[in-house]
Amino acid sequence: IVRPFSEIPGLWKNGVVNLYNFWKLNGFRNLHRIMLQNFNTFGPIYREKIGYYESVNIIKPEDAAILFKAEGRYPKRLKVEPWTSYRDYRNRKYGVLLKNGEDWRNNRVILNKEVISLKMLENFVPLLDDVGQDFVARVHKKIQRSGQNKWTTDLSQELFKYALESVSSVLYGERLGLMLDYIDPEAQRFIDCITLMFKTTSPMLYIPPALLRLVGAKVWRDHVHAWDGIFNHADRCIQNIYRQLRQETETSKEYPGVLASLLLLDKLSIEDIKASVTELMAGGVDTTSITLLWTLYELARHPNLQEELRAEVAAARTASQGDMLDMLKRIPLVKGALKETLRLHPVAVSLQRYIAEDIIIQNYHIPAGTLVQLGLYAMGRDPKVFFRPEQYLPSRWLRTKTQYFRSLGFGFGPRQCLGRRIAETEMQIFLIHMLEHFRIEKQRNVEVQSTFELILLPDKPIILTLKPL
Ligand code: HEM
Ligand code: 2DC
Repeated sequence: IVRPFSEIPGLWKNGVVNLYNFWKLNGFRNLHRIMLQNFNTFGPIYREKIGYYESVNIIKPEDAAILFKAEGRYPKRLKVEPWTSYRDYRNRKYGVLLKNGEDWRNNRVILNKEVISLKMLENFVPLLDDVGQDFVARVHKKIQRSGQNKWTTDLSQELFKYALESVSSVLYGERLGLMLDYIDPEAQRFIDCITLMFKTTSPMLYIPPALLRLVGAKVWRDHVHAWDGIFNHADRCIQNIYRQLRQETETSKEYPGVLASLLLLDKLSIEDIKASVTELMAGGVDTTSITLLWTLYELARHPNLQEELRAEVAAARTASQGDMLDMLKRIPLVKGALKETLRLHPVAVSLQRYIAEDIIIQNYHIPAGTLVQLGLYAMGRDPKVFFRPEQYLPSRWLRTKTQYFRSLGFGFGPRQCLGRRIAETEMQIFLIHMLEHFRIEKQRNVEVQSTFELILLPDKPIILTLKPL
């Protein structure tokens, strides 16, 4: 017998009281741990209301399968209101990230072909490989300058630059030059603005930004300042390509990048293209760089595993005779490592959908229109879902049984991460080059955990040592 919606366990009666308790628990930074704790208290399904925002939370892969089957033709996730508020405030168009319904679908179908289709990999790989090689050269230079035959540092700023250079080279078909010693201060400002944008989003998730704007709150002002910086820089990059394109008389055979391809295709309005390319540029920095930082951290903690991966990469290099596109098909363990990183250190604490039809989960009826969240962070650490979840074991992903609705770091279905192909390729190429050139070590045993700043970030600097092989 199916139990009614009202019987789902959890705290959903008094949203204001719950918001207060959430705030007392420093929930704005601990969202992932609070979710994990709620699953421990209430079991594999719970209902929750924080402030004005209500959801049902689930943790099991089988239930994720039911959720995604009910997402409908226009999958919709939780609206990040600070982001839409900014665009409304500044009269800017939503890109694919923030659009919904038919408008989202029309844009997404066209963007898919240029951004996430496997066919594009042959265009992306040479560009990304170049950036990877330049990163290696840069590290070698830093090692030389140190005079100690090693380089010990917090790599996050370097990785931000690597990620921005990578995503820009794919979007614009040309290099920004961020692997050089003197970089465009505009680019550095762009990077800082993205970090600030994420940081100022989380405190506003549960309080209507319109209200914060009304009272002139500092978070709102900082948030606006951050997005202004992001849009200004992206506009400059886009204008630059647009101008070049109009000056060129004949089109060359060379791949011109995502933006120029979209402009030449002429199927989306220029305003739509600008909005989505800006989102791609902003979405492509902190996500991949933090995932790479966590991966290097795990490899430093597991030297034997690091050697195993290095051997796989060396064998792949030989077998593919250096053809990078081919090489990427021969590194299952490296790919497993990235999945393992996203299991333990996901970028997104949850995946969410407003379900399009009624469903039954854990024998509870859930009506259409409900916001259902899959606790991605909690699932990755659940011993009922993953054998010995605390262990970093890339090889677990070599078994197909492990895969069923468990590898969800990029989301699922037609609304999954649009940058997924770029992100995966960029990260795989990075690891290939790093493993081929450096040994990765870490200092003492400092336990690094996650903190929630809209995306999950390391709660303290990760200091690593790179030594030439
Ligand atoms: C959406 C994760 C890198 C652009 C998403 C979503 C997740 C995610 C979980 C929501 C998917 C869903 O609701 O099913 C990640 C992770 C990354 C990464 C883990 C890297 C490790 C990137 C990069 C870009 C990007 C590099 C841009 C080049 C986007 C966009 C969306 C999105 C535009 C919205 C798509 C839509 O609404 O149609 N990402 N992402 N992401 N991501 Fe990523
Ligand atoms: C944050 O409760 C926690 O990929 C909220 O590249 C629910 C929620 C909704 C949407 C998620 C967000 C969380 C985390 C960051 C995500 C975002 C959708 C896309 C975004 C996962 C889980 C991200 C980082 C994009 C960002 C692109 C942007 C900078 C233009």
